[in-house]
Amino acid sequence: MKTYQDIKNFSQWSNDDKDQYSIAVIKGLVMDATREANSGHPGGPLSCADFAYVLYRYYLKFDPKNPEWFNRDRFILSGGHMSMVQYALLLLVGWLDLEDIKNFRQLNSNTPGHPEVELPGVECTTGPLGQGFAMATGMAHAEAYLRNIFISSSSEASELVTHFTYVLASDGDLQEPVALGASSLAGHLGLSKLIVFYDANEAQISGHTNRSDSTDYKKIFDGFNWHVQEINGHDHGKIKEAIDSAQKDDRPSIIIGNTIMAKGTANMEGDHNTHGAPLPQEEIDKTKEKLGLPNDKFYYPSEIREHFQSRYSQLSEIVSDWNAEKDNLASLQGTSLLISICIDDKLPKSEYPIFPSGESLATRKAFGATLDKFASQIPNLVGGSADLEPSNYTGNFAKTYRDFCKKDQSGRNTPFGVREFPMAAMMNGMALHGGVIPFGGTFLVFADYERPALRLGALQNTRVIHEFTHDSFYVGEDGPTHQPIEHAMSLRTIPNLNVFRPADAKETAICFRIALENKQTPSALLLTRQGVPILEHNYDTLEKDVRKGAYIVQDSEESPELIFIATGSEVSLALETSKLMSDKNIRVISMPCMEIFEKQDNEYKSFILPHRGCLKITIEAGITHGWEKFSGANGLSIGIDHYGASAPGKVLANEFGFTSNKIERKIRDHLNNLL
Ligand SMILES: Cc1ncc(C[n+]2csc(CCOP(=O)(O)OP(=O)(O)O)c2C)c(N)n1
Ligand SMILES: [Mg+2]
Repeated sequence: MKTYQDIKNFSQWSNDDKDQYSIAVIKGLVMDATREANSGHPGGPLSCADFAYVLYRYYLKFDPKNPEWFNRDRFILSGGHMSMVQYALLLLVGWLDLEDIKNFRQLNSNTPGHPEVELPGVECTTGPLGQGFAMATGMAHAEAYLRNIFISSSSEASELVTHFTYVLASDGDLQEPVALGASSLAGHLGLSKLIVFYDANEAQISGHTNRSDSTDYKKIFDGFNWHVQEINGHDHGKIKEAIDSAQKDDRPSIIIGNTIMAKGTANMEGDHNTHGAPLPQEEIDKTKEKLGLPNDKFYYPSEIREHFQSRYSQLSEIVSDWNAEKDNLASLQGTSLLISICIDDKLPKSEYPIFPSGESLATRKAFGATLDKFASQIPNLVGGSADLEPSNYTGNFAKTYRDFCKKDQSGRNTPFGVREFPMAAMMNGMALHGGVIPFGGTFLVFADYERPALRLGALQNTRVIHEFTHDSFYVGEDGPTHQPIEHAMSLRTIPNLNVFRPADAKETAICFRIALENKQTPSALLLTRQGVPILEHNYDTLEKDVRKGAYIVQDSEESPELIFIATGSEVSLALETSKLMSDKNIRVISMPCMEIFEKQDNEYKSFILPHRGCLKITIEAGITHGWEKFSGANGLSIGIDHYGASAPGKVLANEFGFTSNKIERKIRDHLNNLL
């Protein structure tokens, strides 16, 4: 075994010795950084270091000068707690420096507790187990779609987009159902360039994995139509053979790597206690001795970096060939537009569908019509529904643009199946991959199934569009299980998620366009099942209004005594109620997006919602909690603070007080009580 004392002769070492010693240095950094931070997870990084190193050193395709290079391989550390192994590798890559490693887990460092997408070389934020795996599936999906549309877009068959998506997953990742749901879909869709290494070290926080898991993952993934291999995860030769054969197979691949927790430590190999706490200093000292490292903190000899970077000239050549190919294709008709839209991220202009005022149309139908219109102008708008195609009105899109499937990966519609959480996590991955703008539909009541991914999408500033139809008790006969109550407001509690609840068809189309333009914020569109009147607006003025998040739909001649603030289907109800109360000066406000309204300047906010001299009444078919901030001390929030019931929507509207007469009554009673 080579040690630091032999490093003078590094150039004469065998390649294998160089690799082994590089891994020893990485392990030293993992132990030192977690010790210095007095927190972190050394055990996992030590167990997966062999695979991670071999992948980065021999396989991962990237541009050393540009972490954002479009055709790079994606690497996702799904077990984000193992961040130190990735940071050590990014040090070798040259995108982090030793100071970053020393500042592990400190405020504003480039080495936060878990990998965060803003960092160069980090493709997505991971830590919530399972989601990294599912996001990677989305990235592989985006890659496959783009690869295929570029191939079919020009006679000079070109693979302008063609790369692998590698995942490093831990036991906890595989135990999370979101990873299994995404895997089931990945196998079905034949995402052949997805390669997962499963660090099966049989250790997790609370002990041996056999306390909670006896799954045969070989059988499971075989059943999911994956290519499955099982190897000794510390054997470099076997790791290389496995990656080589995974790359060739036309199914997604999982390499089950049997590994040892805290591999290489002096006395703690296999010990689950190494999972989430720094190793004792004495153990670190002994381990360094065992690995041939000097007893220095943060030992990082330049020989290691040079050995790692010795293939950089080859990588640079790959990148310059790709740039030449891109320039060539950019000059061709057919591909030039695609390059500008998908690779350079230019959003094409979109036209609105025509919706005749006065008619009644469910906003879910308006979404479908808008999707059809926009999709014809925006070729990278892709997505689908979690098996609610007819209800979500994405069926026409599916018919026109075909299903993305194993045999035709240029289809733009993904039949996600009843897999809401994997769908939402995959959409995040697709958006983070870039080149596509994903949308996904389901019922609003099932937004809860997606919630962890909604949060992670918002945290990562992804542009994804969630279509949530059947947005209130008006769903009717399906009953309380299908009737959202707390959902709209609970989505509004997620920072950096725009929650749109458009009042009519035209507002729906405009909200959709705003969602497309918001590159840093995910959007949720909450849409009615039932018909709502199309209001008398023209798109030009309405668009300006909706872009402010809330606006005056109807105003009183004199300064208002009462201001109704409504969203979605309750805007037309508010208008109807105002007609019954012609003895009062009433202003009606539609608030399609509370988050956008909150961002307006005070002048606009206090113009439409004056602080004094009027009473505010909010109306939304959902919980009243949260509306107090608009209704204020003497105001009134009309909503529904209990579960719904199974009956026709109109019956429920009457039962729950959502008729103009009942709302008028409530308001008048409230006014009387104030006297
Ligand atoms: C969704 C989710 N639940 C719980 C946790 C807390 N947690 C972090 S790592 C971990 C499991 C550790 O086991 P494993 O994935 O095998 O990692 P290893 O110990 O091998 O490093 C848990 C429960 C989490 N990060 N995400
Ligand atoms: Mg484990």
